[in-house]
Amino acid sequence: MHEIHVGTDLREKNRLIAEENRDLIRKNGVVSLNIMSAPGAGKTSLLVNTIPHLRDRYSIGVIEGDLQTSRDAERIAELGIAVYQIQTGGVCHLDASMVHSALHRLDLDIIDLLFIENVGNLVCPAEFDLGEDARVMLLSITEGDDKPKKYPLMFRESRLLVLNKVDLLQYVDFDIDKAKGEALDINPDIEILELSCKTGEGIDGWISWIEKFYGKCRNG
Ligand SMILES: Nc1nc2c(ncn2[C@@H]2O[C@H](COP(=O)(O)OP(=O)(O)O)[C@@H](O)[C@H]2O)c(=O)[nH]1
Ligand SMILES: [Mg+2]
Repeated sequence: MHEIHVGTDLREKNRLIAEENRDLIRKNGVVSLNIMSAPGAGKTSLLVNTIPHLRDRYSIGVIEGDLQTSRDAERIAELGIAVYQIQTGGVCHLDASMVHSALHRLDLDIIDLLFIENVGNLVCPAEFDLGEDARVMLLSITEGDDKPKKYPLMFRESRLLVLNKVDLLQYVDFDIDKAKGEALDINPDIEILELSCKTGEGIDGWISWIEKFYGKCRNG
């Protein structure tokens, strides 16, 4: 009984702070994407590949969430992009208060597009609203085509599913149609893109998706 109350309180507290984040993000004209996946699906690789395509037209900021180390933030900082690292010290997801602190340390005035790389985990991050405009999840084809039904929450909560590492399709038994079908069973509105951070295949579609979403957010 006690545990249920604690969980409910935590969730309610998170919801309230997420609303504050949403206000702060909107007020500053920022469009934000929360990038989620299991560890190693390619979140940082995607950001490193995405930023050069957008940086001429958008001012970009990144919040990096990790259990330990600043390695991913260093990869982003090498591109000369404003990046704030959150080390959760073992917590398996970002929550709204962590992001709140990060938002106050970034120059939101000048940022157009904010990417939040969540902690690598296919379950917990989906439970925490950060106040972002949209959730994007990656599933790499090395993780198996059975994951949507096994981990439905993240698929349900995401606006876009990026199937990454399609360059490895010839080496792995991954049925793309099955994975897409299961994802759509769980979330009929989810959009799906296929992509390879290694070869660059599909990056154009992802860049167009971001541009379209950005336009939608900024123009209402
Ligand atoms: N073959 C292949 N490897 C990839 C691709 N994307 C990422 N990787 C590799 O997958 C590993 C994990 O990538 P990373 O971006 O660190 O994943 P993250 O933990 O989700 O941020 C790295 O060794 C990347 O080089 C891809 O499209 N194809
Ligand atoms: Mg990473």
